[in-house]
Amino acid sequence: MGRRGAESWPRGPGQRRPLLPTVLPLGLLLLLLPPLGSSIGAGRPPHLVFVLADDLGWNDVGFHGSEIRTPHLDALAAGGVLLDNYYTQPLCTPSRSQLLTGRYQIHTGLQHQIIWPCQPSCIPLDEKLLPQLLKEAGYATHMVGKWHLGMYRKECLPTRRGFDTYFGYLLGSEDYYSHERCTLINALNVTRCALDFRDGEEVATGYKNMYSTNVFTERATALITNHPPEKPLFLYLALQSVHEPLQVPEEYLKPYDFIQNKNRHYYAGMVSLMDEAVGNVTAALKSRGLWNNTVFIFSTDNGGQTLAGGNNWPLRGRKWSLWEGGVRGVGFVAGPLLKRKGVKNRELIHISDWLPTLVKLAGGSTHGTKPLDGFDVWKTIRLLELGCEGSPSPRMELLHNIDPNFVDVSPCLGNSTAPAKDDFSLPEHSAFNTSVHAAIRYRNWKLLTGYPGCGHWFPPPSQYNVSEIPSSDPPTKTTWLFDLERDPEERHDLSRDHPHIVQLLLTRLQFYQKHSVPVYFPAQDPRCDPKATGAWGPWM
Ligand SMILES: *[C@@H]1O[C@H](CO)[C@@H](O)[C@H](O)[C@H]1NC(C)=O
Ligand SMILES: *[C@@H]1O[C@H](CO)[C@@H](O)[C@H](O)[C@H]1NC(C)=O
Ligand SMILES: *[C@@H]1O[C@H](CO)[C@@H](O)[C@H](O)[C@H]1NC(C)=O
Ligand SMILES: *[C@@H]1O[C@H](CO)[C@@H](O)[C@H](O)[C@H]1NC(C)=O
Ligand SMILES: *[C@@H]1O[C@H](CO)[C@@H](O)[C@H](O)[C@H]1NC(C)=O
Ligand SMILES: CC(=O)N[C@H]1CO[C@H](CO)[C@@H](O)[C@@H]1O
Repeated sequence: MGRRGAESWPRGPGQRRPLLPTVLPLGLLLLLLPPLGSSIGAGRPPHLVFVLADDLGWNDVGFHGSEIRTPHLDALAAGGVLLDNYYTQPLCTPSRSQLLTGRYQIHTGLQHQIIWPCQPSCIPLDEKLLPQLLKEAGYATHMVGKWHLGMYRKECLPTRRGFDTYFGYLLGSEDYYSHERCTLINALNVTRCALDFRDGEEVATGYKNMYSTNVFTERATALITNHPPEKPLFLYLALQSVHEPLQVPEEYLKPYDFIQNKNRHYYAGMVSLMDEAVGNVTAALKSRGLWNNTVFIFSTDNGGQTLAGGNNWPLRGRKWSLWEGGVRGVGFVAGPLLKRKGVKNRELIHISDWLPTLVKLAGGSTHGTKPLDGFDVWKTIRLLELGCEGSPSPRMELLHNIDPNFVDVSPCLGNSTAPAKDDFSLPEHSAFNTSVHAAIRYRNWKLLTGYPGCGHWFPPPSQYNVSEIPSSDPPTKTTWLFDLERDPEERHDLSRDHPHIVQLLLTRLQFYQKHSVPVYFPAQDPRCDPKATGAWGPWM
């Protein structure tokens, strides 16, 4: 990729538009802007390829010093912008919902847990999603992999939410080979296993005994190979890797025979296979000639699950928790459009920021969305990458979540999940009920309240012989304040030293709570039963 291309690109429509005075009439605006999707030349909107890993932990990639080897990811990250202060949500559905809506869960009703298979729920149908916005900007939009954003009605399916094509599974936690998902349907008192694999809206049989990541990679590379290069491409590849069940072809285990812990051993093999998948996708982009105009983003959806091989060391906690191990995510941006190599971006960036950022890059518009919680952070990433002082992130605050009904489905062993009362003496009119599960970030400060989820530290099993370091917090404790700049491992609670900051952040939580929509977490609908069709899918 030559210098010329890299320099011509930032002057594209996505970059120029905000510089125009907003008072210009629309007609004039359109005249000034180069046409979208125009074949060759400066301002061609970049192809956007977003790879989302499932449950990949902080300490599970080579470039974070893991014992797991990820040469393809390492090379991409080294040639791009490493997002070092990047946050996701602690769970699948929440992160995916924020990625595609650009909005916090308190604004979509999805603040509690995930969408379980038999719940009649999906991303609210009046939310306009990222693929719809990119489609309007002239992109071809393809999704491969895990949806997990609800499917009880056909209107909820990816193909009805902005994707031209879809190939993947609608739920979560399936078998990598049979593509079946088993779950207890309480109302019927039966455990049902059924296929969850679709090509478009049709059930996809014929993939039995084929490892899902290979199948998805093949589909992704086929889409790339058949893509007309003059049309901008949005490919959202949401891999099943490396979520449990712990399954991987034998040959991927061999390099990790030194890992005694069986879960970690399998998990390491799964990460390696995923790394190879990413290598195949970028190779396809290169051989199709798309790579030199591609912005490639890699992200996890949440922290690693230590009960299933994942690891977030030295961060505290794990998936399902609001501790850093649950929410601080592996992520980077790569591609030849970025000039400087190996830049570590330390600005605060959140998964909800991708929607406005990518739509801007595409030269599109976010008109028609509801009020966004995400920020356009492209300038932050780009300027840093150009070696300037760095335009600070427009994001100074980050609401991690407020969930008044929080229950940890995988609490630490031997620990109470329901703290009785606060040990922290707050003024009479505390701005926020500190028994409620919530966390908020303001610059370097992070406040957690209620029971944040398992707060132990989990050293990587292969390198330490202690499996966990329990927290010394009393079970009744419900308020923590950390200075993450100095204490990224959340070891030193400063809530007693800085009561005014605690109050300030409680006031912000109170503000967000006041503007929350009610939690939508409907009871299971027994009509979800896939017995008749043999496959999970819309039932209404
Ligand atoms: C990108 O690659 C293609 C094919 O290799 C080439 O034709 C095109 O000129 C390149 N574009 C830029 C901006 O370098
Ligand atoms: C549910 O099924 C199990 C075994 O199939 C049985 O032992 C149990 O009593 C049933 N429970 C109810 C509420 O019907
Ligand atoms: C990557 O491509 C090679 C060559 O086609 C193939 O053998 C391998 O299975 C692919 N890997 C994945 C994870 O899809
Ligand atoms: C505070 O929140 C807890 C947990 O949700 C709840 O049990 C309690 O009733 C709340 N207290 C007040 C005063 O609202
Ligand atoms: C770790 O293992 C070594 C050797 O097996 C043993 O001497 C040591 O006591 C162990 N440490 C802990 C904390 O279990
Ligand atoms: C917060 C809390 O209750 N921590 C306890 C969790 O359990 C371990 C071991 O069971 C205790 O050592 C911690 O004090």
